[in-house]
Amino acid sequence: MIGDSTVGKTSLINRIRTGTFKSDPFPTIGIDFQTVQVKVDNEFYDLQLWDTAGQERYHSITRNYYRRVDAICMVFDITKEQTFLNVRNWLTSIEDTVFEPIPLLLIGNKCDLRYINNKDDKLSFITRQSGIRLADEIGPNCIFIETSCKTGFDVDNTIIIATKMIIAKQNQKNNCKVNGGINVTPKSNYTKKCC
Ligand SMILES: Nc1nc2c(ncn2[C@@H]2O[C@H](COP(=O)(O)OP(=O)(O)OP(=O)(O)O)[C@@H](O)[C@H]2O)c(=O)[nH]1
Ligand SMILES: [Mg+2]
Repeated sequence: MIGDSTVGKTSLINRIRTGTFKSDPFPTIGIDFQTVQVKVDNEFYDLQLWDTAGQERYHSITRNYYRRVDAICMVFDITKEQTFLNVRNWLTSIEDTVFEPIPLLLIGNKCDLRYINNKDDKLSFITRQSGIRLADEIGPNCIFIETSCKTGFDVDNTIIIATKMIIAKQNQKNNCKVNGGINVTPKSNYTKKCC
């Protein structure tokens, strides 16, 4: 999970793991990971979800992990345009580090806020169309999805899509063994599991 500070990366991981929402998680320091089990097409997969700090001072640490992961979720906050514009910077730092196409999820988080009372029109939102357009521009390896950690909207779907993208990529490579980052291991193939 990468993206600017406060876009909701930690909240996404919490929601995926526990199905709950904390209104005030601490800002992430450096990098952390959690494991989660995902069921896709009647198979169980263990994923490592790496949570990164959005704050600038941690970016060099975060970058070290790009090459070790099997997919990257680029998260922005649909209520903060700058976080959407900064997706291009995140993408550049991925492209500077990873030299082959990697499954990418572009996640527009906090979509619950689109439906709150907005009479004073102070909030402007990144539209779904803008998200879809950016994902299309990035390429066929990128899928856009909107989520809300607060309501849980499409959060489970995010992790299922990510898992399917990783499986598809790994099938392409015809290689079951993966190293680091988000590791996907079918339960039925447990003996092949590596760190
Ligand atoms: N309304 C709403 N608030 C959210 C949502 N997701 C996260 N938040 C809130 O946004 C704030 C920041 O969330 P975090 O998950 O800490 O953000 P982060 O991207 O991990 O931030 P860093 O660790 O600093 O990089 C918190 O107050 C969350 O409760 C959401 O879907 N809807
Ligand atoms: Mg965080």
